[in-house]
Amino acid sequence: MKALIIVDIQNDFLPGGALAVPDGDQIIPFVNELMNDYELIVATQDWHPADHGSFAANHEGSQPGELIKLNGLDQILWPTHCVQGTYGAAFADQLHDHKIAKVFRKGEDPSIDSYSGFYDNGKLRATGLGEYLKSADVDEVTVVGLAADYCVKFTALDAQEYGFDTIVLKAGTRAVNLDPGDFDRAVEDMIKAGIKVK
Ligand code: VGL
Ligand code: ZN
Repeated sequence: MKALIIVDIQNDFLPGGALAVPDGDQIIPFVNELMNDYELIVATQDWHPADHGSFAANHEGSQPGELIKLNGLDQILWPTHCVQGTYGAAFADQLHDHKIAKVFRKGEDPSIDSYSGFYDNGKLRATGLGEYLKSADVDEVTVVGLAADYCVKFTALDAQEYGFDTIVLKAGTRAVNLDPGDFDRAVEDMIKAGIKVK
């Protein structure tokens, strides 16, 4: 059984959003079409409380892009984004989200960020995605969504580590590229881990 994992296709990650991924909107027609090929589709949703520790606004004198330690873990400070219940946290209007069987929310604990759809960044807590896919007899996953250099990459790495044959489709993702070349480095990291990047 194969499954499609759609990562964080939310308004705040689209052009005009709080943490806009350049050309992030351009993947949506591709992802909508891709959904026709999968019997099982799941999605992740970045879902932060307003006081989340990854937001620069919650650290006096800090700016987005700065690197801090958050409870002992490296943390990039982000603009306030995907706050629970806001328009920015909702799935993109054009996304055919009625085809999604189950949504796994992440980033709800203010004290730790969560790039992967499987675990928080400290791997302290699982979201249930791994167990869900295993119980559905999934052995292969395709990962698409935003952003290639953060949540897609870490979701794909954890999927592969969980034992799923993992595929990432370049046409279905875009990178933040805080540093130019972050997309290429993310692709390299995924290939090294045994993920098929096509
Ligand atoms: C993401 C940064 C912060 C992502 C989420 O979805 O890639 N990136 N929160
Ligand atoms: Zn986030």
